[in-house]
Amino acid sequence: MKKIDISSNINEIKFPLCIMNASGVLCSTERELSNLLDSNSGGVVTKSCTYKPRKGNDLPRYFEWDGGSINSMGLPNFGIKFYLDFLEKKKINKPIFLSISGCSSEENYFLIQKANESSKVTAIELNLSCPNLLEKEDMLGYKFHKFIENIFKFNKKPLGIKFPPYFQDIHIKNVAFILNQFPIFFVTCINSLPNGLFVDIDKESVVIQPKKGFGGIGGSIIKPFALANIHKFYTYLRKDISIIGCGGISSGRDIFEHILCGASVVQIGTQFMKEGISVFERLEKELIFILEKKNYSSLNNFRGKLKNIQ
Ligand code: RRO
Repeated sequence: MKKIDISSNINEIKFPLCIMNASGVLCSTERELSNLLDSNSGGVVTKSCTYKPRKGNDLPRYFEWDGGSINSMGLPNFGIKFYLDFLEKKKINKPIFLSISGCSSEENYFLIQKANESSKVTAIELNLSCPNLLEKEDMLGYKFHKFIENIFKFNKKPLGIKFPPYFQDIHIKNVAFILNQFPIFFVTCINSLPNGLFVDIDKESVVIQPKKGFGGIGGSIIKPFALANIHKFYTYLRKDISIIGCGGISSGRDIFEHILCGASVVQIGTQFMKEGISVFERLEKELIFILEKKNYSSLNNFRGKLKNIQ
């Protein structure tokens, strides 16, 4: 039987397999990060960090049901120093993405500068799409134009941006038009769908405490939006800008769909939270099984090759 290769790469960054965690899920503490480093995920991304540690929002702030999850964590993290110090102590054998999510442009410049000083950080995933900040802390993913120009005046690390979902073709076209002017490595799409609401009919109540129950939606229910954003970015971005697909993956089949729409690497959020660290091994097996059945030997056989109906 043919050897099936599900490794991938983002420019010169090599992933032993194309499956990794999504930022935010089980990647905040030393124990969680060590677990990920020891797992067979293809790469590791850390919880989005800020300059100072943050406690995040009040509990309960995460809830899941069959079709998805809602969260309003509020960016709880131990501060950038914690993550850089942790990485410094560790032996690294796969790509490490430091996710940063400053609450202002200035904070993000500072965090990017710090990440540039660490040899353990393979790449920066700049999170411009946290859905759960206070009203006054605006989401940069919807107005990031000038900001990105300044970043590339000093940044030397591979850098990608995590975006919120966009719902109109023209918005993705405009974002891609800007990104295409910069030496950006990748985009990660999508973050959770902002401002969702889940209702508990028995209690006639919302299910999370912060922001009167409103929060970011993840899981299977958002997959069609993830696929749409991935495929549109794939269409409009320069071909050397890779796409990391995130949103609604719980099976090998879902990964196949993300890659068919143009993703090079995929991230697992809600399903990782539900299933734990063994999810990576299961998904790897399921993806290989699909490729075997289709007689494909690598992701290059089908990446971005979604067909239209003639
Ligand atoms: O911490 C959060 O509330 C959070 C973040 Br930073 C994010 O990027 N996406 C999300 O769903 N929650």
